[in-house]
Amino acid sequence: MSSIILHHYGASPFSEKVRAILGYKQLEWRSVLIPRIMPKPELVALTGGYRKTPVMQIGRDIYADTHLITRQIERLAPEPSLFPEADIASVIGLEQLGDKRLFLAAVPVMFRPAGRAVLIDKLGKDYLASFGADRAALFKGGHVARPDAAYSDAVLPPTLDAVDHQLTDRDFLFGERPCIADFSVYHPIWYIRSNSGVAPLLDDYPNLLAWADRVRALGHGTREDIDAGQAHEIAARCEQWQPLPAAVEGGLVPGTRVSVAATDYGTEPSQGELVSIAADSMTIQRGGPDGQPVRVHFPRDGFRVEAAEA
Ligand SMILES: N[C@@H](CCC(=O)N[C@@H](CS)C(=O)NCC(=O)O)C(=O)O
Repeated sequence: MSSIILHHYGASPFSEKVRAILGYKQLEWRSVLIPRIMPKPELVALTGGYRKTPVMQIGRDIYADTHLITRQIERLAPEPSLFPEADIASVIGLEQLGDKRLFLAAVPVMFRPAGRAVLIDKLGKDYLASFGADRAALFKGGHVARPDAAYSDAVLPPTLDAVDHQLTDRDFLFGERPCIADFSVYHPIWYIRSNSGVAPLLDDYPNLLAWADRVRALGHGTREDIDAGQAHEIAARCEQWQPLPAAVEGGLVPGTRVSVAATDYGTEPSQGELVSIAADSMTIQRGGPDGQPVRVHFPRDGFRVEAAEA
């Protein structure tokens, strides 16, 4: 059993990205299901404020955002690698295309009439209204506006077309093996396919559909379900920290009380004492569940750190 605990929910695309990577690396992991909408008191007890999905826990170390979660999984289980060095800049470019543009373009598709009908069927009208209000709040305060139908119409067809073309003569986006780009482009496609009302809009892209089947066939690894209370206990009982990447000059002195928040959407800040700033990540320490210390790690890209008001 790896020490990975994923806090996630079934319908979350970014969670599916991580679950598929756990499948590709054939890892054993523990699963804690969290609510789709606020409040999420048991998750926030670990993160200190960050609310987005998923969050990864290893003992008393908590990792926010799949940019960092996937890189931490790569450190724990380097083979097979998600980051092929020969194409790394292009790979990261496609990772961002999937996680940012394609994901945001997929969201309004769910609310097209045929998609909405399926959602009402699955979730009920009242829950869907609460979901809509929660997501409207999610997009307040950050620099990314809630995507609308016009954004989807502009971004989706040319992007799907380009990906479909790239997959004409290969199994995965960069050749014979999947890499981080595949998983980042996959999860918005998985999201659209998960709604039978709108899934047919992918029918024009046969290479993309065959590739999505190949990614799905990687599975999710071996999952054991636990509850949030058990995850909190694991954090409270753990006596060691995960190794930290080398610190760099980040402008703020370790020990400073800081506030860290995403800059795009879901900007609820987490506060704590700065432990270190590295090239790719930053870490704070705070009192977690039961008052025991936890460290929360964030990517630097897409997050702001500043001294907290006294
Ligand atoms: N940049 C984040 C994006 C995560 C994200 O947008 N997740 C969605 C769910 S797939 C979310 O947090 N929605 C609001 C929520 O779950 O509370 C990451 O890579 O983890």
